[in-house]
Amino acid sequence: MNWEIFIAPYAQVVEELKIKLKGMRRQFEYEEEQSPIEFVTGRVKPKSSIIEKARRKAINPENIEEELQDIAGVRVVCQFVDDIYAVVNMLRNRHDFEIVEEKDYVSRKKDSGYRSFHVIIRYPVETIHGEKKVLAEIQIRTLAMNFWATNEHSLNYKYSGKIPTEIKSRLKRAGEAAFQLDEEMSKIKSEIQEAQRAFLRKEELKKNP
Ligand code: 0O2
Repeated sequence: MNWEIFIAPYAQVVEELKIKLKGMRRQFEYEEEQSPIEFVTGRVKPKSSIIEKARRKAINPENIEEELQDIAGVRVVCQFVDDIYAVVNMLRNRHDFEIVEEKDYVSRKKDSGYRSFHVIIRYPVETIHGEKKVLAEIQIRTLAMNFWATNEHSLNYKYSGKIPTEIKSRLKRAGEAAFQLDEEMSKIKSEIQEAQRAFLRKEELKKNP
């Protein structure tokens, strides 16, 4: 298999989704509404990770495209927990892809302490040989959940998936603390948003007095 040819549609999907989701954020800005999207990132899973995950999950190489759902991955990071559900609803209302699965690890965290909402989509991408529908994963999480997941991911990498028990339990406590932080911030969301709106108005006045 030629790797570049295999990966090209996935790279295309990541770029298209990033543009579309960043566009949603900009539309909120233009309409002077608070955006539930703080920032958007995306990546194509590196070759070594695809091979490792396919091996770990005993996926037949012929079925990789159907069974590895996160070769194309986009991440939407939000300020508040309810923004996650606002983003999920917006995704549900779109007509440019089909949702094939939703995984709510926000209300039900994983054993590791991981929280995030995953939406698996089937996205039609135009190739030089016509349309191809590929799977992609959109992860939606708060800034606090993202902080936790990024750190846990680094530790998993460092310890090749076998994080020592002591660090594991610290990570679980840190996960709970991150969740508490999200809950506390949610309680003062309207105050924070009011302050942010006032700040934006002031910035706008500086640009267009
Ligand atoms: P990477 O390096 O981020 O691409 P699994 O069997 O749990 O490995 P599955 O069945 O594909 O994965 O689905 P799941 O559980 O929804 O996880 C897919 C992705 O979510 C992972 O991809 C991670 O990005 C993220 N994720 C899931 N669980 C955890 C976790 O406990 N900690 C962190 N930091 N991220 C998690 P990859 O391929 O594992 O990793």
